[in-house]
Amino acid sequence: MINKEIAKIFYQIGEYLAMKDIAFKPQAYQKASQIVESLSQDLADIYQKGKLSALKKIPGIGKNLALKIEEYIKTGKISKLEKLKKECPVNLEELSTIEGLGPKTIKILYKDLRIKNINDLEKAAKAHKIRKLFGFGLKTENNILRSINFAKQSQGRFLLGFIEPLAEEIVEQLKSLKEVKKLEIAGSFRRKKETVGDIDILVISLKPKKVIDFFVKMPQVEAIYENGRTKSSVRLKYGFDVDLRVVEPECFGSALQYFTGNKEHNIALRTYAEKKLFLKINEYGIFKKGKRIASKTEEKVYEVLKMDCPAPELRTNMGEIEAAINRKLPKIIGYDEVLGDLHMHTVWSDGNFSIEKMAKEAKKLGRKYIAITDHTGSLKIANGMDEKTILAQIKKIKKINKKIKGIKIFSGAEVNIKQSGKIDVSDKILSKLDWVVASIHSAFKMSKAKMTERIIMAMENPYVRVIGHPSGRIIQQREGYELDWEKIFKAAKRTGTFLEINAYPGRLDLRDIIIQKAVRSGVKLVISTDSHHKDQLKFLKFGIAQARRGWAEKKDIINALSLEKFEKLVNKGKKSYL
Ligand code: DGT
Ligand code: CA
Ligand code: CA
Ligand code: ZN
Repeated sequence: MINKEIAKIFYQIGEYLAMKDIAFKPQAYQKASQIVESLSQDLADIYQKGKLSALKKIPGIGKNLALKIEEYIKTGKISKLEKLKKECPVNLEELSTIEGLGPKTIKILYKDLRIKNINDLEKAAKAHKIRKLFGFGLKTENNILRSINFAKQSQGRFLLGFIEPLAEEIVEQLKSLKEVKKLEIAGSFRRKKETVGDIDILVISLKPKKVIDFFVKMPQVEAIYENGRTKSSVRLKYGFDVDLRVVEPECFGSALQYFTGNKEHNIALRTYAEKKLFLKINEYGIFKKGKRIASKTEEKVYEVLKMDCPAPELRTNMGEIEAAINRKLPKIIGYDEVLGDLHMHTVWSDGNFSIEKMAKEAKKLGRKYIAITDHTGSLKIANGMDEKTILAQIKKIKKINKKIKGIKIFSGAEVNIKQSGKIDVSDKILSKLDWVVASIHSAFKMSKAKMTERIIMAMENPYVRVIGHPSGRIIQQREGYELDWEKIFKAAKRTGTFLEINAYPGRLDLRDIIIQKAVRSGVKLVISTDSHHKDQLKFLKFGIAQARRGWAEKKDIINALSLEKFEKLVNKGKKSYL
């Protein structure tokens, strides 16, 4: 699907034009960007079937835009953007990643302070020059510094959900080689961290050179940094790096343990081994007075350290070492234990597939039940349902449930929590739904106290079962609003409201430390995909990984309940659960 790339280019053209103070055109491009983005048909297909005239028939796409789409299909770029980039004195793309900066402000920053990139911006902010600019002030300056920090942290990292299929592709190729006896991906990828810096692959082979020669010649390799006898490191054309290490069968466990990390876990483990057990650990084994006593499997390595083997997701030095020594590791939720998916969208709002298609796909993936939770009224950009449409959808779902076997569909909605904390749908209508997810989609900039109050008020609603993507963060884009989590947890328990772990790779909201705290406070959680496309339903595993990283057990996850038990919980209302 090339639509996304074209949408992005149109959006950028709009940004560059806005910087040039052209009044009307920027909006036209940004509108075009939205149109292209929400198109369900691939532009390449449309073009192939009907050429330029088919493109012009798309509502909102005129001749000029159609020509640009054609140019992209033929050449892979749009020269207007290249030209605008060349003419522009500042790195607009880079600066726009800073929250709160748009073309207009970037222009002022350039005119008054000659700021061309993030580096210049950071210097100016630190020298307190920004607060003196007209219309900026101290608060903006501090926000800019916070955003710069955030951008630096996310630089050079990739979403796990983006990297996973590409890593699998590399793994498949390597596994096809007969010299490869065993292969495992280690590092942050194995720990299922939400973003990954690079991929670390570990291979057992007695012919390391053969493996490495094959590896560096793979078609995906763009550059070779290191090409040694047992170690290699490359850049792939996808933009990320892969480290490969080939080890003998004897050391595989130790190497896997070491390269799985994380670094803090390894350091704490090494200190414990030295101080308490007088053992030395490195990537080749565990040594007692110079003699190797374990190395072949990871289980063996942790066993001689007199502790249980923590799942990779737990290895972050958040207390797992102590728990493992005391044989008190949590029995974290398994990847096959979540039976339902309770947040997804269909063509009834901004999703791309019908209720039936989503249900069929979910069934194929082994789900026993789902809730359809389309957007409601006040979210106009997402084509929210009005109350009449909600009632019609409930009827429709009843009909589909009679037809479809092997999966139960619950009628739900994702309602909006208004600035006041009120819900944008009346209680009368909410009472007719099986499952209500309430989320914040507007007015993000509120104080911590106000935002906490707003969410608590939503939890007080007798029909709101779960708060969707509770912190509002978008990985690498938006930090999310601050909340008083202790207060939120208390209210969640008091009102019988659940918190969502949103499994969408760019959200993964709640984050691991908050999950850990929630679970310890006795708050119950729901893991859902928030799918807008049937192919996104499989992302549930990322939400489960997130739950595992937050020490959640089966008993903490509501949609790990059997259909029978879940149905009871739906029918009895929210307080019944307490
Ligand atoms: P990433 O790639 O930034 O997402 O995170 P990781 O954890 O994959 O880090 P990476 O690729 O630099 O290194 C892979 C593993 O190797 C890491 O998880 C633990 C281990 N490691 C790397 N550097 C050190 C170190 O200085 N000390 C110890 N003990 N372990 C290290
Ligand atoms: Ca790594
Ligand atoms: Ca690495
Ligand atoms: Zn949603």
